[in-house]
Amino acid sequence: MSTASTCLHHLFEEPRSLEDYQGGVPRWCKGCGDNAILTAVQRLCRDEGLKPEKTVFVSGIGCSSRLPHYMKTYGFHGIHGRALPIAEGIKLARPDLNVFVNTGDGDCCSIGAAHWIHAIRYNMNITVLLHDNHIYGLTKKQASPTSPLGTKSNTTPRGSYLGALNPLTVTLGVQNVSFVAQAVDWIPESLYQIVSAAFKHRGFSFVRILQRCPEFVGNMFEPWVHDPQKMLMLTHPDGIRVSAALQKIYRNEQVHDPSNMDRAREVASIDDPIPVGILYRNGEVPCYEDLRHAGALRTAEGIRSTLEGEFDKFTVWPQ
Ligand SMILES: Cc1ncc(C[n+]2csc(CCOP(=O)(O)OP(=O)(O)O)c2C)c(N)n1
Ligand code: SF4
Ligand SMILES: [Mg+2]
Repeated sequence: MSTASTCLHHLFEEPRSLEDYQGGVPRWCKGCGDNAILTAVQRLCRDEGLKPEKTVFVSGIGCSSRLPHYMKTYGFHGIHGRALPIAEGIKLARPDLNVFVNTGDGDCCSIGAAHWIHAIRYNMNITVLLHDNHIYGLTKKQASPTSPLGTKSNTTPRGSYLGALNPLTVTLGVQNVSFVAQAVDWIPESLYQIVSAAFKHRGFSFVRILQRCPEFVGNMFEPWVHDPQKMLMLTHPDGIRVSAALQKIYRNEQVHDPSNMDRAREVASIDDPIPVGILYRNGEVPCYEDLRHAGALRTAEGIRSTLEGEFDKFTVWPQ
């Protein structure tokens, strides 16, 4: 091996640091829960040694959707509600990439709801993080589908008239669902564990993260942030474990087996106390990219012959 290639090899093998994944300076408000989510994914990338050139963060539009700008990986800040189809296209064309999606409650559960339902059914190997602050943040405080009944906002000045849509029960109700979890931005240790488990699951991993927006709905999660007994920590050898240090604070613990769909649906319906952990996991559901043999279809020769075939359709051969 030449000196240059030895150096390159060494560089390649060098463990990466957090700084290797830190992109632009975050422009979120002080105290915004998106900061904790960013830290969790940067830690995950570092700990798993993900190659930046093999990793892509895809988003729609919203405060939360700014996350790809703050990663030093590939990123695609997409169109409102369309993060999932963009991510699916990337995964189908390049199944070798680590594909993450950051989407807001408006982005995913309102304008993007149709894509959300079908993405669950396609079960592609993508890690989806729903930043659920119960409000449209970027457009300055309109009610979202997950806003609790009575939420006062610019579009609902007398308080919202409908009860909140529950992204966990919706996801659990769709065919081929394979991974559903819930985390909160204010318990970083379990947030990290859950995001890490979601990344390691092969399939569509859906993590709803309750995220504080101090700018527009400062009181939304206050009772739960200040009273650890109002949190329900779900533990299981196939789920997450709560460390001894965390157990001293969060004493409300329940064993939940993530293979139990009926119980997962019951737990998903609880909103007080807030359940934190892995609700459901099934590693046996096939991924769409495997069914389509993606990758194998994308050889240079395959692309060339498909193109030739298309051109030939329009060729006028001399008589
Ligand atoms: C097609 C389209 N419709 C509406 C908008 C305006 N818009 C931008 S972000 C947003 C909602 C953002 O809320 P959410 O997805 O919850 O993200 P957050 O800002 O709370 O993180 C809306 C309605 C847009 N950019 N494009
Ligand atoms: S408006 Fe809310 S969601 Fe947006 S950056 Fe500020 S605190 Fe975060
Ligand atoms: Mg939102």
